Amino acid sequence: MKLIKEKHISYIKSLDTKKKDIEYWYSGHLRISGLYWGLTALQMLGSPETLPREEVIEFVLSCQHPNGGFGSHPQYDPHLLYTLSAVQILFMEDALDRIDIDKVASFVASLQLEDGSFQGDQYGEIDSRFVFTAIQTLSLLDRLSLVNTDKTVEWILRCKNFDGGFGLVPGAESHSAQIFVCVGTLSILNKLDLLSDEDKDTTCWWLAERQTKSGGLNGRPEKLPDVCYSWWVLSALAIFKRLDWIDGDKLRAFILAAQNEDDGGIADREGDEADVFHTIFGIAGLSLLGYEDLELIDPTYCLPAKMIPRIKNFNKTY
Ligand code: GRG
Ligand code: ZN
Repeated sequence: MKLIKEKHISYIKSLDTKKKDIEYWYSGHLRISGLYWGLTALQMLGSPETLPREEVIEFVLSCQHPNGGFGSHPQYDPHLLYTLSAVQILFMEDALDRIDIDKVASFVASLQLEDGSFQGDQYGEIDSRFVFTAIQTLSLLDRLSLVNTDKTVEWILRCKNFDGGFGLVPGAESHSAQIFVCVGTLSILNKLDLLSDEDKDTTCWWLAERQTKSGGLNGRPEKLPDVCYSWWVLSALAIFKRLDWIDGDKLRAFILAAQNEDDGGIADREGDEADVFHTIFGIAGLSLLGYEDLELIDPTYCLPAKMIPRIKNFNKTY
């Protein structure tokens, strides 16, 4: 089976025309992230101009709150998750000059806590995801100096478990998506050298064990394989240059089998309904593995690798 590129391009293009479908309205809480996933997938597929640039930018700007943060949809509460998606989209569109960078950065910085972690919004939930989203946002805006990154690094290292994995907060169970956000944070802050070679081997060993008989990867032991882990697991293996620790051909077959051959899009696994989240992370996984002649994706930022040199103060080590 091959990657049905043209069908995936039309699938992503069709998402915005589904306003009559009930799922469209139920997914308002994900709208801006959905747009980031779709646009990133289009970049990987070599079709970056599929969606109208100005409309994309206007939509992003309409999601901004007066405090500088972004919600997932106009009038929704601002949150770090959607602020990152907004900034990633504007970065990809080379349109960061359309926002007041200091205002956005001070919203992000205001959510840092004493211990170096970040809460996602005013309601106070803490999660290593929010630490990564804050740090990546500030990095893209070139405003990392607004926060205490030494404390952030200390906090992230406290999320590391004896099995090599990282969790949601210090002491929480290892999960591959949390490994991506924790390793990604250290990568952005140029602190990967705080992990010894032995640490990296233990982490990568835990990640490599996520490959199941079907070829697909799961998020933690005993769970079902799922296409999105092709990103959460492979990103850290790519950062540590150990992608060959899993069987790429078998994973490729698992991802391609989850494609919707009629309408495009990729599902979490074969036979399930396609969605844009699994479409981007399936394609991004194939890109990291070098299959299907896709544009290269950067494993730290989940943005087109060719755009990474535009980011100030980031020293790629992979
Ligand atoms: C720039 C790519 C990028 C991301 C921004 C939002 C974010 C930062 C990271 C999300 C990381 C995360 C924790 C993803 C969760 C993925 C997921 C499928 C979780 C489900 O976990 P379980 O354990 O499901 O409930 P399983 O697969 O184990 O059944
Ligand atoms: Zn999934």
